[in-house]
Amino acid sequence: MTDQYTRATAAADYIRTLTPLTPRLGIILGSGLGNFAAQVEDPTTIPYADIPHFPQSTVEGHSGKLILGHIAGVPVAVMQGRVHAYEGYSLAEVTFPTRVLGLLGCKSLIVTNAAGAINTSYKQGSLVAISDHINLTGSNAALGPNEAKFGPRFFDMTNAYSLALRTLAHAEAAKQNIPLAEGVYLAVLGPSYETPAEIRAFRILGADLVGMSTVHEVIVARHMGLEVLGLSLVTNMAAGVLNEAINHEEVMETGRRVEHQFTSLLKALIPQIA
Ligand code: CYT
Repeated sequence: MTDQYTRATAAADYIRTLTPLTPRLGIILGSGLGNFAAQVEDPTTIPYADIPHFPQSTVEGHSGKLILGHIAGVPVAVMQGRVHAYEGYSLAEVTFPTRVLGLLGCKSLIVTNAAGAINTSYKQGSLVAISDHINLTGSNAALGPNEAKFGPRFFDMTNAYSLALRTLAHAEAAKQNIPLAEGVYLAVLGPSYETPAEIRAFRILGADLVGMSTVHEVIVARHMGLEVLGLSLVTNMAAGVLNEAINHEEVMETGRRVEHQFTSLLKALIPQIA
C-alpha cells in the first residue's frame, strides 16, 4: 500500500479535475446535520464512491458526498457524511478525507457532530462549542511512521480547538440570540452507546459531551496545521442522566429540530473564519 500522502494527493488531483475551486474552509457535517450542504452555492457534488481511496459510510443518515462551492462568498469543501472507526475503518481511512481537505487548500476546518450530554446543564438540542477533547478511543490517527509532508512527528494539541474561532462563534451566537455553550468532548470507540457507569466516570474526568467521532479528524487537522472549530449538537442526554434508553432515531430527529439555528450560526461564521 502506498503512503497516505500519495493516496490523498491522488484524491485531491481527481477532485481538481471536476472543479477549479480552491476551498479555504472545510466543513464536516455530523449526524442529522447533513442538510447544511444545501447552503453551498453553485455546487460541484462528488459522491465519495467516485473519489480514489475515499471511504464510504455504512450508517444510515450519513450519506457520503463531497460538495465544493461557495457559502457567503467563501470557497468551501463540505463533507456530507463521515465514516467512523466503529464501522471497522482504520483511523487512516477515517481521517483520509480530512487530509484531502488540507491538500485541497483548506486553512481551517469546522467539525460538527451529534453528541450525548454528560453535563446536566445541557439540553437535548443544545449547541456546544468544543473547547478541548479527551480521546478515550484507545488509538491515535497519527499512529505509524510519520508522514512529514503532512506535519511533524510530535505536535502540539494545546489550542487544538482554536480560541480565536470559538470567540467568533460565541460572539455570533450572542448576536443571533442562539444559546451556545462550551465544553469538553470525550470520544469513545462505539458503536454501543455508553453505560451509565461510564458516563459517571467520564463526568469525573472532566467531560461535558460524549461521542464517537471528531477527535481523529481534529488530530490530523492539527498535524497539518489547520485551525479547528468544533461544534456539537446535543442529540440526547448521555446514558443514566435521564431514566430512558438512547436511540439513533432520536439522534437524527434532534438534528432536524435545531437545523435552522445551526445553519444560521454556521452561515454567518463562515466569512468571519475564512
Ligand atoms: N450520544 C451520541 N453517545 C451518546 O449518548 N450521539 C453519541 C454517543
